[in-house]
Amino acid sequence: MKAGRILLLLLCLNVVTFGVIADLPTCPASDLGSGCGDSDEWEGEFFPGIPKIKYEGPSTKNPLAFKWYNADEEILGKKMKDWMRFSVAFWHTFRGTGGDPFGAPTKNWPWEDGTNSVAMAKRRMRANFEFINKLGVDRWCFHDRDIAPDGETLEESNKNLDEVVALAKDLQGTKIRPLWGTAQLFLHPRYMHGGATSPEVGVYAYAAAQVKKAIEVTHYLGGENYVFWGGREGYQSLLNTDMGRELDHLARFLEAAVAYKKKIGYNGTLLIEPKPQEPTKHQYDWDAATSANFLRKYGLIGEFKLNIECNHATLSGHSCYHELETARLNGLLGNVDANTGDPQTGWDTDQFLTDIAEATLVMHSVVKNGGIAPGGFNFDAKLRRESTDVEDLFIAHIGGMDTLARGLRNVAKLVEDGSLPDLVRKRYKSFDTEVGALIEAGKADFEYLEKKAIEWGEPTVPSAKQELAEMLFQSVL
Ligand SMILES: [Mn+2]
Repeated sequence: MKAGRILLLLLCLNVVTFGVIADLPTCPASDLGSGCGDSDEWEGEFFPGIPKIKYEGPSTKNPLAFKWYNADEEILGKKMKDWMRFSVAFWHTFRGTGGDPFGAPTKNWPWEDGTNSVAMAKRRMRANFEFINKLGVDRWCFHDRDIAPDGETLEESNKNLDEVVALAKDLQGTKIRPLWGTAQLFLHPRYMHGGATSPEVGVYAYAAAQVKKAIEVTHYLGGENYVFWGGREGYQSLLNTDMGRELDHLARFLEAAVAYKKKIGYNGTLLIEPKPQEPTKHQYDWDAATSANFLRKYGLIGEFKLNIECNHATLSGHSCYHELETARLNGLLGNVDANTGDPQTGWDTDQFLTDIAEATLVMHSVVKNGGIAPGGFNFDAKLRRESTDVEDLFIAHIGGMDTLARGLRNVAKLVEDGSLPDLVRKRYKSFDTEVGALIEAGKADFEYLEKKAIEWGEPTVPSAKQELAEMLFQSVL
């Protein structure tokens, strides 16, 4: 580490010590060569003392080991790693600062020099791949502007991105690939009214150019999916918004993305990530059903799938299981952004999943879907502001992976035991009859059904057995 960098770090520590609410000092990307963030060199490991994480089984007391996730173990006919397809989210793990609307950043990762330079972006990318390799996953996710700094112009931003992407391609080697890439269309002030749904045509064009480039680099890196998260594609007030026109624009934008993807021979799956609100009051891709209806209305249903995020599900008033099932039943279950919210908090807290019952339901949906490839489980989750040790990054991911692995093991018990699926089947057994078959085939008209109702008289209505269903579910946790 250079002396100047040490001084800079000391300065940062002072800022924090004296409680001044200030961001880390940054250097503009164009300010290279002034001694500010001019080298991506780093001596030795980024995570010294942290070994490659191994499976040690449920009885281990080692926090840096898997207790339930055993990558090559077969469960329900597939290796655990093939069911899970875990991914590290670059933005939370390497750009998360711990800052919140009330307080300054709390994370002082040793490799950060306080700049937003291309050199710093490259050093951070090296840290990312050491992290991924030590954690033992094969996938990562990124936004364009998280991995490389914005330039003064679009051309300069693209140049910065190309430089960092070339390094990422090299560091990926033959095994690691992006689970998905995306364009960040929400941070820069130009996107304050949205990207594809901005009332300003120049912003629509800029957003299109940014997505074009992001699709290109995702393709170049071998990314299996490309995500659209419309954080600002919505409205704050309907009084100043032409909702019909904005929805039409969003559809035209997505059509253009499909056309471009095909033009460059990119075969990755395009994914919409529903979220009801935050940052806008109302987002157009509110939940899975709303997104499915939008795709159907505009003839895009065959071109997109959904990336279901558990915390977004609960913000929209649903459970994650409901959203996964809605996506699955529409043939749209493409990916899971694996996180969870806080039951007492009304916003997107992006926490690592730790609830075994929730993880079991999530995995139940994925197993019923026959797996999720080419999608996977992306940890769109961040450390709490107060967790500030480098090893916390590992502990959080290990915990999330073990929780989902435990969920998968529980689903195997549910399937093998068969009592819960049997309970559900029995509830509908009256439809496994000649009349039921006619109804399900769409061949029972109202006159025919009236005849049956008179013939049968008052129906006998059996118990739903909900408490028994809950007891059977609990028995596998
Ligand atoms: Mn997400």
